[in-house]
Amino acid sequence: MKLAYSPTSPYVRKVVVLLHETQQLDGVELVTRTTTPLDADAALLHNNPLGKVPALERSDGPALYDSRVICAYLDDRAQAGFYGKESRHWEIRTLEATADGILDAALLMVYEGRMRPEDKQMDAWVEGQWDKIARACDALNTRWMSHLQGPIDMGQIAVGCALAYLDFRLGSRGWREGNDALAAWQGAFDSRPSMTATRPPSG
Ligand SMILES: N[C@@H](CCC(=O)N[C@@H](CS)C(=O)NCC(=O)O)C(=O)O
Repeated sequence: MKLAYSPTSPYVRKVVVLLHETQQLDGVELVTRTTTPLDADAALLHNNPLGKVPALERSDGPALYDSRVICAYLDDRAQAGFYGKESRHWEIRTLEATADGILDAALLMVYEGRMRPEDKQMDAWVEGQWDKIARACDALNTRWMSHLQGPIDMGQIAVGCALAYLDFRLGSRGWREGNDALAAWQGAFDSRPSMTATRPPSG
C-alpha cells in the first residue's frame, strides 16, 4: 500500500501513529505529496479528487481517503480493536470527530494566514475558528478525561495529534490554560514512541 503523506499534516500523523501502534508500518510506503487548496498535487488527484492528504492506495481495491476512513480500514485490517465495540465504539467515533473538528478549525486558521492576502483576512472569522477549538478543549478537559485515561484507542490518537498540532502551529494561543487535566494527559501521550517517531519537522 502507498500512503500519500506529508510530514506536517496532522491528519496524516493520525494514520502513521496508528500504523506504529498496530505494527503495520512495514506494509505501507510513505509517498510525500505537497498540496494546498490553491495548488493541488496533480499526482494525488487520481487517488483523492479532493486533492488532500492522506490518501491510501491499495492493490486490492480503490484508494481510500479521509483519515477517518483510512484509520478505520487499517484498524479492521489488523483486527486491532482501536475503535472499540458497542457503546465505546460510538464514544471513540465522537472523540475522533471532536479531535478532527479541532484540526479542521486550526487548519482553516493556518490557511487564512498563509493563503489569503492580508487585506482580505477576517479577524472575526479567525476568532470564530479559535472559539470552536477552545470549546472543544474545554469539553475534552471536563467530560472526556476518564475515557482518555483508558486503554489506547483511535479517539486518543486523534486527540493526541490534534493537541500536538495546536502546539506546532498555534502555540501562542495557549490551549492548556484552564485545561490542566487535558494538558497532563497530553504530556504523557506525547511521549509514546509512536508520537516521538512522528514529530513534524520544525518550521
Ligand atoms: N478530512 C480530511 C482532511 C485532510 C486535509 O485537510 N489535509 C490537508 C493537509 S493537513 C490537505 O491536504 N490540504 C489540502 C487542501 O485542503 O486542498 C482528513 O481527515 O483526511
